[in-house]
Amino acid sequence: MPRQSEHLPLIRNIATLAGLDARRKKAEVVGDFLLYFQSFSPPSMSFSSSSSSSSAAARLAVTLGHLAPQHASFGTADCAAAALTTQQPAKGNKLKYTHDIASTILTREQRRFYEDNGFLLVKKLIDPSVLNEIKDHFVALCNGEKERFSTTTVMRDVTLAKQKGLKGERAVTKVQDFQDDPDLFRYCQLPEVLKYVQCFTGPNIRTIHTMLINKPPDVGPTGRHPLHQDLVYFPMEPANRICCSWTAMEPVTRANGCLVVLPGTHKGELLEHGYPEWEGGVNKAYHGIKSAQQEKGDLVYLEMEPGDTVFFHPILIHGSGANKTSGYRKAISGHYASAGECSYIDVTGGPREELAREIEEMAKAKLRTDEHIKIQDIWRMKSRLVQGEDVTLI
Ligand SMILES: O=C(O)CCC(=O)C(=O)O
Repeated sequence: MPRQSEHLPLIRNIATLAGLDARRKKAEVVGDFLLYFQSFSPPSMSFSSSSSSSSAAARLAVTLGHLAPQHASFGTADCAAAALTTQQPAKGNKLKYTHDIASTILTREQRRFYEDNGFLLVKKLIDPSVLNEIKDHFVALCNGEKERFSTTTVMRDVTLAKQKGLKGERAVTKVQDFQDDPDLFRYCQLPEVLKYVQCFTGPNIRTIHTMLINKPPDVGPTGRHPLHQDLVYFPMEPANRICCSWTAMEPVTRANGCLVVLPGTHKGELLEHGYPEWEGGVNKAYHGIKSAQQEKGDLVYLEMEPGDTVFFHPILIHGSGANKTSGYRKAISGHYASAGECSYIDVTGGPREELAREIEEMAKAKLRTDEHIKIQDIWRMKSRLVQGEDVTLI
C-alpha cells in the first residue's frame, strides 16, 4: 500500500474542487489520477541522420567547449571561446537567460554558453556514491521492497507493458513525482545542484517536476524520447526563470540513449506539440514537436559519466535515443521554477492548451467527476519549495 503524502491539505483542496466523495481516501485518488498524465512512454524517433560537415564541425566545437571543466584551464578556456564564436555571435548580447546571481557562481564562459546555447553541462557535479544510494532506493521500489508514496508514480514503457514476467528495474522505465519521497527527493535538495539552479531561477526555488528515468535493455524503438520542449507541460511563466537539472546515474552514451539537444533553440518560441505517428504505440500525454524532423541536423549528443549534470532551459528542444545495449541507462532530473518571479498562467489558446486539456480530461475520467480540475492545481500539488521563500508561485 503506498504511503500517503505530506501534502494532504492541498490534496484535500483539489479533491474538494473535483467534488470527490468525502469518504474516499483523497491521497490515493489523487495519486491515481496523476498516474494518467505521468504515464510518459517514449515514442520513437531516429537521431541517426547525418548532417553537413560544416554543422558537424560547429557541433564538435560547441561540444568541446561545453565539456570544458567548470574552471577551465587556459587550453580548455580557449576551446570554449572558440566554440562560442563558432556557435553564436555572442558579443553585445544582453544576458537574459541567466539570473544576476549567476555572475557570482558561473565563470564568464559558462554564463555565456548558457545564454547562447540554452544548456550547461557541469562534469562530476555529484558524488557517484550519493547517486548509488538513490539508485538502490529506486531498485528497492521497483522490487516492491520499499513502500512508495501515493503521489509517486511508477511507470512502464508501452513495449514493456505488453510483456509478461518482467520484474524489478527490468520492468520500470520511470518513477515520477517523488516530491514526498525523501530518499529520491534528496537529489533536488543537493546544495551542489541548487547552487547552479539558482543561476537560472534566482534564489527562491520550487521544484515543479521530478523524474528518475530508467532505460532497461531490450525495450526497442519505444525506448526513444521524441524531441520536445518541457515548457509545453508547465502552466507557468516566465520561461527564463525555469530550468531542468538532469544527472547521469550511469555512463550515458549514444548507444544507450543519451540526451540530445538542439543548441540555441531556447531563444525560439514554444512550438506545437502532438502525438507522433509512430509504430509501437505512444503512451498518454507523450507529445513531441510536430516540426522536429526538419531540425535534426543540429543535434548535439550529450554523452555523460555518472555525476555529470546538465542544466537546461525549458524551451530548449531535446530528446533521447533508445538503449541498444545490454545494460541500463538511468538519469535523475528535477525541474525548478522561481518562487519569486514565476506565476501560473492561463494556457488557453496557446501550444500548451491541447496537452493541458487532455491532462484535465484524464484526471476527470479517472476521478469519475464532471467537475473541472484546473491544470494549475495539478501542478500546484506537485511543486515544493527547496530554497528561499514563496512569493509568487503559490
Ligand atoms: O531522460 C531521458 O531520456 C529524456 C528525458 C526528457 O527529455 C524529459 O523527460 O523531458
